[in-house]
Amino acid sequence: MTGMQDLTGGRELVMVSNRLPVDRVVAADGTTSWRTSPGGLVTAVEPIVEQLGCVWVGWAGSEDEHIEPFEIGRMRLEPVELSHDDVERYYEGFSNGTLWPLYHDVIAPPEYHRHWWDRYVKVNRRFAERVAETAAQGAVAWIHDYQLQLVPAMLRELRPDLTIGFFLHIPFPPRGLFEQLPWRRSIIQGLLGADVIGFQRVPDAISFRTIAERYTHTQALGNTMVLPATPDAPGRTVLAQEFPISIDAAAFAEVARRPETQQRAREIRAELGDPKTVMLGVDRLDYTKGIRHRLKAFDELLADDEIDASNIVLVQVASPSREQVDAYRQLRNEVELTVGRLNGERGTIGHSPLVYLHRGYSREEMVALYLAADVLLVTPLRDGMNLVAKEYVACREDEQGVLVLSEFAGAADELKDALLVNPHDIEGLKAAFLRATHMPQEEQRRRMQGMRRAVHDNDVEHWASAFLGSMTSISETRATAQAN
Ligand code: ADQ
Repeated sequence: MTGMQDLTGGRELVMVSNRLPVDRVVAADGTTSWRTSPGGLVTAVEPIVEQLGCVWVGWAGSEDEHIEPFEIGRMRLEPVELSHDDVERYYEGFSNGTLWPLYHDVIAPPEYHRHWWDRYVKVNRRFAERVAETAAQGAVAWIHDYQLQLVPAMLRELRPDLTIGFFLHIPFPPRGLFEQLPWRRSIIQGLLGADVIGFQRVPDAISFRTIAERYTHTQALGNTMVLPATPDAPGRTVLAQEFPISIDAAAFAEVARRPETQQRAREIRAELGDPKTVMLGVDRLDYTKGIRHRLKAFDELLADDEIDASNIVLVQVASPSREQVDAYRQLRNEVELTVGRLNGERGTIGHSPLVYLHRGYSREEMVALYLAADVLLVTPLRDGMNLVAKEYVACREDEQGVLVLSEFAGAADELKDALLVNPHDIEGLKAAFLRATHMPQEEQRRRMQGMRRAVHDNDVEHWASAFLGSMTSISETRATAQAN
């Protein structure tokens, strides 16, 4: 990346997220060390971190444990401690039992509990205080996601010298839903503490600006919110717009090009019995991902003999997720019941049309799966972006393969050459699955070329530079204004 110094204007970068981007590794002799978790946010900022270094504030993932700050490469990790009670109320409770369903179209009913909210406020303050203690003068603080929406305003009060950015990885709900939240004004005021607020899609940003105008004394001028001066603070502006996240497309392509990955893809097809068509779904086991609808459509196609059960396999990879939260336990039970029933009714002694894998895989194995799949089914009922769709496209240098993609995933804005579907429409899903299994190679190529251009034009480096670039230009404009 060129012009890296310019990205933060030489200022220190402080990343803030609920989880630190590291996992603990325990060696055979019992000693522990840390390594960065593969994928995710850390890869997005890796090139920046390698050049500039950064501080990362977040939870290390274990309850009631004090961990001293430590370093990995050019990163200084600053662990924030969470008690068992904090995890239950702030994380599983308010973050995943209230905000997650509310922000995903209330697919599951959000629960509103005052003791969850009180803990959310308290933990957000703990994060803000830790950043305030650790950040260098004039640093750039980049806060991530729905667990930390109050941190921007709390941090601004403690450290007005910082430039503050906030990025929401999940959708921002429409006004009619957001207004259910008993603490709606506090959330908006919390977010408005930032200089830049980033969303995945244009409608998310529009909804935020409309709600902010309604509940605070701000006015939207295009993408900019104008905040009037108060007795305690001068007037200022906040940029609130879309910054669609992406993946490290070149890194995925590199793994896909390795002969051993391609060999593994062939092995996977052979292990599946070399069927004519391999379909694939890859999701966290989450009710937003539309897994039940997808399996229903697949089951009906088999039941009606529209596809030949002996010549197709759907591989559904569902990584374990939030297993302490009730709605997730229930979903797992339902999906596993469906898998058993479907294979029981449609399979034969030698062949199961549905292969269900409830575990995590390495990057290499994921890429081999992408290469082995003729069709990728990404059919969430609502999804901020969905990186799986982009990963599939980045891996398919052979320009083959069909992506069936939900209109309700952020990725649909960029991947317009996918077969776009409404995941609630079971007949529509079935038609798209059939069309995908029969698509001529030439059409696959044309569509894949268009999608590959989109993913390469906006990769994760582009995303991170665009976000940091706008934070930096705001802080420079402000510094110039103060100097004059
Ligand atoms: P998620 O809801 O987790 O992310 P997604 O964007 O699809 O959804 O990212 C999942 C990531 O996990 C992908 O990189 C995928 O390869 C990986 N993964 C999934 N299953 C796996 C498995 N079994 N083994 C190994 N890896 C697996 C949230 C939002 C999204 C948004 C992202 C980023 O919900 O909408 O795109 O953040 O902003």
